[in-house]
Amino acid sequence: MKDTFYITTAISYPNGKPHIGHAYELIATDAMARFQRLDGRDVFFLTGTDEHGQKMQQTARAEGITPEALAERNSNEFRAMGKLLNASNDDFIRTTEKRHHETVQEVWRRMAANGDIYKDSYAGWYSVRDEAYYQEEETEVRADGVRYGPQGTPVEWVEEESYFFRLSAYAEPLLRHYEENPEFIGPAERKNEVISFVKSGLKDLSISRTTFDWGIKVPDDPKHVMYVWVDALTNYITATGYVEDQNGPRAKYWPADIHVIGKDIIRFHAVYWPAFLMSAKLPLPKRVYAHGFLLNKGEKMSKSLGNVVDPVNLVNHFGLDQVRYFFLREVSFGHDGSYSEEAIATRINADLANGIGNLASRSLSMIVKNCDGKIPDCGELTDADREMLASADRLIDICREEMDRQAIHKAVTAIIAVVSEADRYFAGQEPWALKKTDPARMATVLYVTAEVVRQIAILLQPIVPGSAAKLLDLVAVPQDARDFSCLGAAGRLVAGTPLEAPKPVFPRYVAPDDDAKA
Ligand code: MET
Repeated sequence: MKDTFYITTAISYPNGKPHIGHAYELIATDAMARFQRLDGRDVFFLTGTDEHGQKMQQTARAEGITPEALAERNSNEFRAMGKLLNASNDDFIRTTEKRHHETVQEVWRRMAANGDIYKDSYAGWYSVRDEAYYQEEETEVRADGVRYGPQGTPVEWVEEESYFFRLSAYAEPLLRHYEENPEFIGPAERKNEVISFVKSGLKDLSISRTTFDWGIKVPDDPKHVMYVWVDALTNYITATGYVEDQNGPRAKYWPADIHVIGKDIIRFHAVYWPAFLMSAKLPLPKRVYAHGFLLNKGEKMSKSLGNVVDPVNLVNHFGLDQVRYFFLREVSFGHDGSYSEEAIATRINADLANGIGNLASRSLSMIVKNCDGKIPDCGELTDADREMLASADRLIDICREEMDRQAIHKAVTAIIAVVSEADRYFAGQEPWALKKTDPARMATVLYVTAEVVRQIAILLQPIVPGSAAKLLDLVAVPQDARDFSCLGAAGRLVAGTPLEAPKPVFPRYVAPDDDAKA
């Protein structure tokens, strides 16, 4: 039996179309899911949409449509974005689905059975945009006379009957959990932030609303709908069916190995969610990892700034794998990153076109021309050949280590460093000069270079799946020899395998005329 690996993205509010931040999270999570699949794990990768709550209801009203219609329309946009980005998610959950209502109500019942839910009334500040309650100290009135929460969104006064969750009882158990499971929250900055938040004291949490009705009903008190975060967080366990049947087909995936989220929602995932699960006596996820924000030329994206980039435009303009590569290589995962058209163009040309693309086309076209169109025989290896192969063979261990701590950019950097090393090797060995003087030696140099291309292509599959597949086609690697068990000596290229003339995989990016720019 394979080891399981369950990975999730946050589920997005479909109150609007997806923007580049959603695309980024999905791409990064997809890369991690693909990596583990290729590394032999039984992966379950979940994404979806978070469809209830006041924000959805208000947006729908403003558009003059029902929340159902709004959710349906935009959920489809999120699903389409997943297709566009070549996301390999195994399921797409919508919180309006029946399966989800049932699980959420059952989790509520279990928390209630544990004595953690009581009825009272809430009076305090609420941000509809964040769907979050804030303490007065966390808010401020700005020059415009409006009161804002800590994430810069307006807050409003809410006063109504509400059920509460005894969060205050979980401060100690949570702190103990963080202590005993140092990997529970990453990166370190977020962990420190969460620990100091919990240490500053936890108040009980309002977990139902009565002034609107777009949500999951509280069991036995249908006048109340659940606070959208109780509903939303539970999606992760709904999809596994674990609550209903611990022996069901997907129950083996719970607890999740990692929830990938944005840093603005760490409090919900690393404080509320584990507390709910402890209360309901369900196992806790192993890790919550928060990525940073993407800054457009250094500025935070916001609708009011008008710099929200549509991922569809970006992909149409640069190409899918180019965009995937850029975000995964350029942004240090877990931190904020900046992007601009110039930066994307530079990366594409330096690493993809001039890097791996050029290495593959130069070496493989020499093979096709000079070695009878077949992978040549590998003669006796020199020290230089051995070192080159050893660098490629070592990569999987480096990548595993980096991917284990979500350092996607470091795994990519290590792969590209071997591309550069192969460039120097190829240039230094001058196979074109050996053609006349020592064709057997030329064959060996070409073999070694093609073997490095094979391994690089296998390792790049999680990052640029479509292009890596084309590279693997160029070196004629069979479909069943593309996973990580075929890396290193286990899967060396076989002399005599016929090759096609290489087609370019990574074209150079040339900026269109300024006035024609996207
Ligand atoms: N919909 C939330 C957000 O976009 C995430 C929910 S994850 C359980 O912030």
